Amino acid sequence: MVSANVIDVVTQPFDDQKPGTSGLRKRVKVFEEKPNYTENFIQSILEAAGQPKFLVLGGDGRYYSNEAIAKILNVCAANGVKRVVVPERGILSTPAASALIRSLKADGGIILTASHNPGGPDGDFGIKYNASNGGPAPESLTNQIYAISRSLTIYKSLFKRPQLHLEEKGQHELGNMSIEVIDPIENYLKLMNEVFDLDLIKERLFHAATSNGSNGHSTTSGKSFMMRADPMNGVVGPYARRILIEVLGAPLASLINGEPLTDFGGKHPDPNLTYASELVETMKSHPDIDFGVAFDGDGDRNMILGEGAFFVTPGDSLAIIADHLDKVKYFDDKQVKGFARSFPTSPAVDRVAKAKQLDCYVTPTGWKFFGNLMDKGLIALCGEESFGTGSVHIREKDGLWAALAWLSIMAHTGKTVKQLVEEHWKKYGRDYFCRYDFEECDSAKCETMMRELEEKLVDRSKLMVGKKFPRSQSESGDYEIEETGNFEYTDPVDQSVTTKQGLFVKFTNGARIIVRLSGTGSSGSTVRLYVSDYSKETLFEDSQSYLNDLLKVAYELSNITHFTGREKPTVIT
Ligand code: VG1
Ligand code: CO
Repeated sequence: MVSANVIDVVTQPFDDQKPGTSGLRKRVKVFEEKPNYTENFIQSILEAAGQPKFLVLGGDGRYYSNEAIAKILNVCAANGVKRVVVPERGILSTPAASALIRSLKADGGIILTASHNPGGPDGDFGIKYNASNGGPAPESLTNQIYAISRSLTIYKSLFKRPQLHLEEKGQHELGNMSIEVIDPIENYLKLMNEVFDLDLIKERLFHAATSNGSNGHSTTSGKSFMMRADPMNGVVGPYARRILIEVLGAPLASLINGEPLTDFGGKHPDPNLTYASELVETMKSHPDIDFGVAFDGDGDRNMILGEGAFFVTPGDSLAIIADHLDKVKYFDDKQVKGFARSFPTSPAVDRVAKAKQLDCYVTPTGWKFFGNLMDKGLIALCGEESFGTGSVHIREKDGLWAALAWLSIMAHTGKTVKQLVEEHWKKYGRDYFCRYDFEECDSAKCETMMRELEEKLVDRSKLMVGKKFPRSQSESGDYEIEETGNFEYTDPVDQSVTTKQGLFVKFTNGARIIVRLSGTGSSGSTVRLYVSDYSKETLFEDSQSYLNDLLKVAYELSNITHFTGREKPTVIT
């Protein structure tokens, strides 16, 4: 029955509410200044999702979150949602949101984040919808949300709206909807306790720190274990304080930038070597710190560093966790059938899968493509080169989980990060990888670049095969093109097809170049150029110099300097 308190508000449709790689992301100003921009998108989500009754709502706490939460609760209540669970202060990490949707058996969740994009009045804001499996809405659903948003003329609203105070735990009513404000960390900590042997990590790594240095076993160096975790003023701070400091007993100094701030303290909360420079510099100047980890704004990304800021590429991190999955308690009683990685991610994990006679799936960029594989039990672990690692314990990538996985591996083996990585290379060979990001370039020129490259690599692909490019590391001769194309994916579970997911060049020696446009930016276009090459013998070269010749080929084929007007990328990882 329609409540007398519900009204129809006449609105104008927007044509720019197409969810990207991970939800709708725009400048804060767009949400603030365009009337009904948030309400329209929420109405579109609720209609596309079949009017869910029970939702989780929260986000990374960035600027505009409180206003958005008030608007969203109103539209939800008016649309007949019966129950919404909201974390205190609205702050919920993306992985914790996924965990909460799953453990409460909610119909879905609305997550307010623009992830690693800067926040504040001049930064970005974002909204994404996760389904009842806890994972990002699949393409079929995001396409439907977009279609509805383009013709929406009415959204539902409550006529009378009381002021709500959601800072503390408790129960509220809004129209016929109940709102429960909960402690966001409890549920996540409970899950981490099921996934890892936290006592063992505490005992082996942090015991020394809590018992004044006596009897502390740690890495092979024998000294007490030291760590720096850097949430970059994003959402992970309170989770890290609870789990790393209070539960594991790491010293207080192990946590830096641990306070969630609406503008991330002016930082760019993206855990890579460029933006997480504070952690990198700290690790360089304190080589006695064994382990460093940085997280992004919404807590789903991680960057792992070893002693002296030794950088673990996300592709290697995924492969090493895969190789040591027996050190993650969660898998003790589960059958592991396979792993997955996104297409641009280095094939390091494929080699582990092969050695263990497991399947390895290669998906388009974006976590939503792992959902079906996880739901069907086809994969246990997956990851992306963009600092995303996660497992089947939830349906999002999980930064803190990755840190705990590394701590668990170190606790079990007594080895340092560097030892683990180097041993991995010796066993499997090394996948050299790097990504060049050309951020916020002229969109029209980037489109032209992609079109011309597509003509070259798809329409004229036959002419490309066999072309050779010189290589100074003559270990395996020149680079010779074996295949070119645009990556296309058929989901093995529902057979849905996703096309144009990255222009690629594959070489006969296994090297690769991939070029694609980002789907998470909020202004202009960001070009991502990924190169990787493999060696069984040359294990300890600097990756930039090892990949130098391949990068030259990538520049030549794409004409990127001409189209972006830039010689050098904004970020190298
Ligand atoms: C980027 C990454 C992709 C990741 C996505 C969302 O997308 O490349 O791997 O899944 O961000 O991550 P794009 O389209 O800009 O390349 V997050 O931490 O923003 O939820
Ligand atoms: Co993120």
